[in-house]
Amino acid sequence: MSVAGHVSRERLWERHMLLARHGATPADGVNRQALSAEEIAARRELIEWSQPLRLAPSTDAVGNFFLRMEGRDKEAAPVLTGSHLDSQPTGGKFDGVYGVLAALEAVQAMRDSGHTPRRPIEIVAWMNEEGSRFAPGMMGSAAFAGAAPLAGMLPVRDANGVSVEQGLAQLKAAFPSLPERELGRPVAAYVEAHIEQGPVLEKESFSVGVVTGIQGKRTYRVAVAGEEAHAGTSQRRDRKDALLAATAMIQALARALHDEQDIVKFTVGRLDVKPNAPSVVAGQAVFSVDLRHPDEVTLRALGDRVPEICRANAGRCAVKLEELVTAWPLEFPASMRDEIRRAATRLGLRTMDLPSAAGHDARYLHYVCPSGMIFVPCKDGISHNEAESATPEDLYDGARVLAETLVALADR
Ligand code: HGY
Ligand code: MN
Ligand code: MN
Repeated sequence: MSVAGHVSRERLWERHMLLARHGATPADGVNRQALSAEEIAARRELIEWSQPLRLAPSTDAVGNFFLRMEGRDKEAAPVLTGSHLDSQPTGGKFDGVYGVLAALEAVQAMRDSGHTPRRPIEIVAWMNEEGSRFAPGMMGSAAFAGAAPLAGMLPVRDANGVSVEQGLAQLKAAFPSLPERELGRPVAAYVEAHIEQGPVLEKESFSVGVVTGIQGKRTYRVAVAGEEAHAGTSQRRDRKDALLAATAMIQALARALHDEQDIVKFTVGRLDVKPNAPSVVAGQAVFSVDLRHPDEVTLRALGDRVPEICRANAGRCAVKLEELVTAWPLEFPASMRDEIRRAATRLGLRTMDLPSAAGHDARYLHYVCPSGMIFVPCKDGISHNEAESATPEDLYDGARVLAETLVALADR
């Protein structure tokens, strides 16, 4: 029986339900923030499941998590496969986790079939993919790929003032004997399995998608500074109302970035106001901008307008703008797309090609080694929502294609 034949649909589904306990929310979703106790518990459970498979756990300076299956050729650059374990605050059971558990399932299938690949295979859970506790996201894969310096990430603080550096110290305290590898190293290839987070595969009745690429993304942090004042006594004409200025900026951005064809994706998901008191004119308002587009020229042009639109609506307030992420649209190499498609064909599975509108860690691995992604459907395309759902059958098909792809890549 081929390696893929040893993939277990039941074990894969069961492990999703078990990991979902770490950060389970009353609405049957998941809130598992980066470097949190919940993520630490999930990593602990993965180490437990990996032990009978003789995988070697390790980490690195930015808190990425690896489980290594030794290859016949220990010196060969490994094939990496995985995704992330952290979630959005109202996340689901499958975003990120699927990529890690499908990878574990593929490696377990290799062990069960007695197949040792030439190259080592490393399962990876990247640190802080979601960027909800610490902005921006994808710190782990960006630092691993050398796309952003670790030094710039360490001081970033969450809403409670806890820094990434402190979070990493807590992670280290939780796994004191975990070996720490160098940050970034040669990788032969990277494959990430993920739910589509869109409706296409389900609508077209495909259980497996070959991801052609990832649309571009530019994110900003906009800090508006005004002056606290009494809601009853301060004159309107004297006020420096940071919240009113921020809302004027947000509305002006929404108008300027409006796209009838709905290709431009503009989101303000966060607005923090200080002192956030009903009878105090806001002295500070900080909001996020998440702007995405599949075409680089368009994304450059639209993104370049964000600062001027904010400044034009600042009124008597000051505004400070920081571009946190500048990630241009990318196409995965045809060699990797063909590899995944051939693997599916060998398993008798039809596939369809589709782009990713969501961002993934593969975006950074793309600049380190040949990278590719496998999508599986999720119900109604819902994600970043506690109602996120998938079927055991689709997860199983995707994991079999991943296993088959990994064997082909690691035996090369
Ligand atoms: O935001 C994204 O695209 C990813 O799902 N974190
Ligand atoms: Mn994800
Ligand atoms: Mn996500």
